[in-house]
Amino acid sequence: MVAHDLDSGENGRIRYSVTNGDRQSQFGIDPVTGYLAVQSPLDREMISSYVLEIQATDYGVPQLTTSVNVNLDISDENDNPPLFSQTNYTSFVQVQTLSILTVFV
Ligand SMILES: [Ca+2]
Ligand SMILES: [Ca+2]
Repeated sequence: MVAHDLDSGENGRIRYSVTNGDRQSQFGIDPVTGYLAVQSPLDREMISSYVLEIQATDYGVPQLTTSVNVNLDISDENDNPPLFSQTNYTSFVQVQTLSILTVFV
């Protein structure tokens, strides 16, 4: 994130912060550079998208602030194996012919 402030000195110095949308504190922003980074693993199956509100504040008196929203869509990672609904299945099969046998469980 980069914000520009036309003022000089402290009136133009900017501090960045995430002010909304990071409910589980998974993101961090460098207050000086505005570099936004992930601090803890993201799981698309838990939260698939974020709207982060980033605020830029100057050091003037009074301080002036501007906010911007950052929309993040989390892409899927193949981190879940296929699961059966039961760990064991029991079925009785009566074999009458040698034809192809299909078992429905
Ligand atoms: Ca300013
Ligand atoms: Ca996944």
